[in-house]
Amino acid sequence: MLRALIWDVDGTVAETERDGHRVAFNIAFEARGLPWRWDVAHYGQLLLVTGGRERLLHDMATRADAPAGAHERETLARELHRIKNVAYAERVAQGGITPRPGVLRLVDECRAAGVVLAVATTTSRSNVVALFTSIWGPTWEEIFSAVVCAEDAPVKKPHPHAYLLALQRLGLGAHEALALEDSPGGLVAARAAGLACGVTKSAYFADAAFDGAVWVRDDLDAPPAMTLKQLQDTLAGSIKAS
Ligand code: XBP
Ligand code: MG
Repeated sequence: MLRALIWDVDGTVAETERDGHRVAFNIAFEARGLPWRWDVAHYGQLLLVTGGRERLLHDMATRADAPAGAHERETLARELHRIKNVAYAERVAQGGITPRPGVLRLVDECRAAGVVLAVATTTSRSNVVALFTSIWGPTWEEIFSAVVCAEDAPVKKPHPHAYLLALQRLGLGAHEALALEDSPGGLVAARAAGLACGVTKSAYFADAAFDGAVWVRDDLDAPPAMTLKQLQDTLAGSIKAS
């Protein structure tokens, strides 16, 4: 029986990366007087590194003008990441990022049916607060029973930490929940936690392989729209098959 739907955030709830996080990283570089800029294609490659701070450290390792010492790099990455998250929250508050098709509908369907909603993301809590406040308003926390962010689960996807913690906080077994993801790393994380996982492909992972997903589609509203009934059937089918 489907008791909970566990949402990834970036790429799944909204297309946050190209026009949200990426732009905010560039604002942070500029604010610190750095000549670095991440264009759309380069950012797509960097997205294989989960976590914004980790992404910055990975990119610095390829730059001759990055600080030489590990401690200095870590300090700079933390500072850039902090500025980036503030810039991201400002952009989101301006209304620049909207939910992906079908997200609002499916959340409403779950709430009406008593299916619990949760979040398992590698993004920082401040980013989730900014995005969910802009989508569902200041009382969004009443909608989501468990919200696991980077601060709660520092071992990032594709490690299952965030999903395992979400299940623990919900008090549910993996067979009672379904994960929704957009990226191969997110899918691996959900599967490693024992969860069945559906994928709505996001812009940066449109051509990726999603072996092991219970379904893969362009978005939740792409015809025929993904309904709660179908999610329930998906979970029942995946349990029968396992
Ligand atoms: C996506 C990520 C994050 C975001 C940026 O997480 O990997 O790093 O790109 O957010 P998910 P931070 O798909 O699991 O939501 O800078 O806060 O890491
Ligand atoms: Mg994602």
